[in-house]
Amino acid sequence: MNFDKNFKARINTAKDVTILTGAGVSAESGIATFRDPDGLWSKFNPAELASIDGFLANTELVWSWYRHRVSIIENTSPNPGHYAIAEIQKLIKSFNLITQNVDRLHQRAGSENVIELHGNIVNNHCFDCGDIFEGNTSLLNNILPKCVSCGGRIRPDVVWFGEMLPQQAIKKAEIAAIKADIFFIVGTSSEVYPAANLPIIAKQNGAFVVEVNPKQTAISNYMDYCIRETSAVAFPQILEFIKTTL
Ligand code: BV8
Ligand code: ZN
Repeated sequence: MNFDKNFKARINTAKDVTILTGAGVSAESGIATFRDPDGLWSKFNPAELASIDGFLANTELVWSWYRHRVSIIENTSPNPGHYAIAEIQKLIKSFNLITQNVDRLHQRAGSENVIELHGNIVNNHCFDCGDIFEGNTSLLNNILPKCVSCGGRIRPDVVWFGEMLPQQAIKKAEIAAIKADIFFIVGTSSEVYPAANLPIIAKQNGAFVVEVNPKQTAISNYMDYCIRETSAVAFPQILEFIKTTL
C-alpha cells in the first residue's frame, strides 16, 4: 500500500498512538456489523434489543439475540487486523487501544489493557442484585437465565443505549485522545456517542486523525487521511511500515 506522505512523516515522529475500533474490525472474522446492509440492526430494532426497556419488555427475545451472538463469537477467531494491532502495541512506547466492540477478539489476538467502552458479551451480571457471573456459564442455557443468589434476571455486561458508559473507560479514552500524536478510527460508522466524539477530541488536541474503513462515514471529511481499505488488509501493512521506521 502506498501511504500518504504526511501519514508516513507523522508515523516516523509519533510517540503516542491511539486506535479506536468498531464492529468493522471484526467483520473479517465473520461477525456481522450493526449498520451495514447485512448488519445486525438490519434485522432487529436496536432500541428494542440493546436497551434496558427492551430487555425488561422482551427479556426472552433479547436473550435469544445475545445467545445467538455469543455462539457466533465463540466460533470465530481474531483476523489479521486484530493480530497486527496487537503487534503494533508492542512496538509503540505509548499506545492505547479503545474499542466499542463487545466480542473480546482484540484480547484473544493478544492486545492488552483494552479500553472497552461498551462492555463485553462474555460476562454477565444480575440485573437485580448485581452479582457477577464470569464467562457464559450454563446459566445461559435457560431461556431466561436466573440469578442463583436472588432469583433475579441476569443480563449481559454490555452498555445499552441510554446507559452511561463505564466512567473509568470513557475517562481513559478521552485522555488517550488528548495525548495522541496519531489517532486511528477503524471500522466504525462513528454514529454512536460519546465514542464518536473521541476522534474530534483527538484532532482538536493536535492529533493526525486517520480513518481505516472501506466506506465513507459521518466523520470522513474531518479526517487528515482516509485509508479506504478493510482493517485486515490495511493493518498488516501499517505494521510493516511502522517496523521500517524503528
Ligand atoms: C450514553 C450494545 C448517557 C452492546 C451499543 C450524545 C452524547 C451521549 C449520548 C448520546 C448522544 N446522542 C445520542 C446519544 C444516545 C446514544 C447514541 O449515541 N445514539 C446514537 C444511535 C445516535 N448513546 C448512548 O445511549 C450511550 N450512552 O451516552 O449514556 C446518555 C444517554 C442518552 C442520552 C444522552 C446521554 C451508549 C452507547 C452504547 C450503546 N450500545 N451496543 C451490544 O449489544 O453490542 S452500540 C453499538 O453501536 C455497538 O456497541 C457498536 O460498537 C456501536 C457502534 O457501531 P459500529 O461499531 O460503528 O458499527 P457499525 O455497524 O455502525 O459500523 C461498522 C463500520 O465498519 C462501517 O462504517 C463499515 O463501513 C465498516 N466496516 C465494515 N467492514 C469493515 C469495516 N471497516 C474496516 N474493515 C472492515 N472489514
Ligand atoms: Zn441476583
